[in-house]
Amino acid sequence: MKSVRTDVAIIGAGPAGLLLGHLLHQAGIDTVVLERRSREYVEQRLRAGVIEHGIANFLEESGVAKRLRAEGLVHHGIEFRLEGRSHRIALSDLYEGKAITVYGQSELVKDLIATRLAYDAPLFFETEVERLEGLTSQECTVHANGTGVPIVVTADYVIGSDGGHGVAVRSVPEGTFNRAERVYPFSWLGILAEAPPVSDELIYCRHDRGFALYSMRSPTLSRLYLGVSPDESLENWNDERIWRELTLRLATDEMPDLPQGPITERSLTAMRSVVVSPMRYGRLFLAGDAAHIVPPTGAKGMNLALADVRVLAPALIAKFLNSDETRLDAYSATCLERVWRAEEFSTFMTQMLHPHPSDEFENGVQRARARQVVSVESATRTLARNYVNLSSL
Ligand code: FAS
Ligand code: PHB
Repeated sequence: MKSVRTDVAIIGAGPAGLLLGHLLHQAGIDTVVLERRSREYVEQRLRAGVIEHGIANFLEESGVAKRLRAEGLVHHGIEFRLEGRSHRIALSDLYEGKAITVYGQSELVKDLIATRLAYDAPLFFETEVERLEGLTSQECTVHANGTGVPIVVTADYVIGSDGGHGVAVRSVPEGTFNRAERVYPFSWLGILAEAPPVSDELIYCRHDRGFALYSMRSPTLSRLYLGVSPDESLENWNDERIWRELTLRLATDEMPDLPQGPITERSLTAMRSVVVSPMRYGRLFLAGDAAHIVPPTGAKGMNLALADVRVLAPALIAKFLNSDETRLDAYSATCLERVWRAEEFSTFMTQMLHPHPSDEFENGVQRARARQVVSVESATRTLARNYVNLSSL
């Protein structure tokens, strides 16, 4: 068995856990990061793609945005494609010249892992946290299994940044956390294709056949999504059917075809919203998807996770350096106000852009909402502000 003593034990090497570990290390606070998957797995896992203006600045201030600034694609607008017509949302013109950056979450995770390994801070891959003890005492204990070797970490604080199916939320007495949840009647089928993006900006499409999203990762890599039934399986979708459906939904007179290419990644993601509150139990703090899930239509998931860290890191630093706990005590309420704003925006975007499979009244309302967004300047401006910078408002 391996025993480790540290100041803060962090569960999960996702964006939240890794960035928090970095900021605490910079302040001289010891951390251990425990990740159940391999380094290869977490660095290849395809997820988010859009980084908000304020979050990109936060990553730069944290000293981990060198590659993001060099390789990230800065976008000043997005396109809504509604009923076959294109409407450009001029994000930067509508919102103080601010923009989004398209930079894959997997790239950011690679940058954060490389940063941590460069200063040799403890990062245990293939090490699954199984049990937490002492969360309301002076010393917490984290029991983990590192490929057959038990690891026991004792720490002053434990961070549950272990995602939407993690162990932290399950490690507290029944009834500790409230869980508000909504499940949507669709999933996203996502692909990564070796095909040049057809557009310089993201295209969000509401079509009678369903939702489609055209995104990208580089001038030669396209990232595309289809809204599908929640009980779909990937076996029903060969490359030909995927490209045919994407073309049927995204094609316009000006763009009758999509450039196609080999599909190198594909996945199905259920669409749901979850909020766990409070985001704390004793010396356990939740951050990122462990505390909240948003449907990806608003591109908020990773931004929200990093915004939690922007509050939690200085709160822990104040505690360790000045014995000041006021910011730790305010952490949950501070984050939950932003989380609910993001849930509202993500739900708004999801319902507006995904035709409901059976509720024609809902579809009429959503079509009217979409028309309002692209035709009433104040509605367009509000969408631009939330899309570009919600997590920093
Ligand atoms: P993460 O889930 O990234 O990281 C948690 C880590 O904890 C994981 O590496 C996991 O292996 C580890 N872990 C879990 N249990 C553990 C245990 N017991 N012991 C040790 N480690 C443990 N957001 C967008 O904005 N746009 C998108 O298109 C988008 N697509 C997504 C697709 C999928 C399939 C998923 C699941 C999420 C998607 N998201 C998207 C949201 C996503 O980007 C999250 O918001 C982001 O990963 C949150 O980061 P973390 O909170 O760090 O959690
Ligand atoms: C992505 O590029 O993966 C992406 C972009 C915008 C979204 C969701 C995903 O809303």
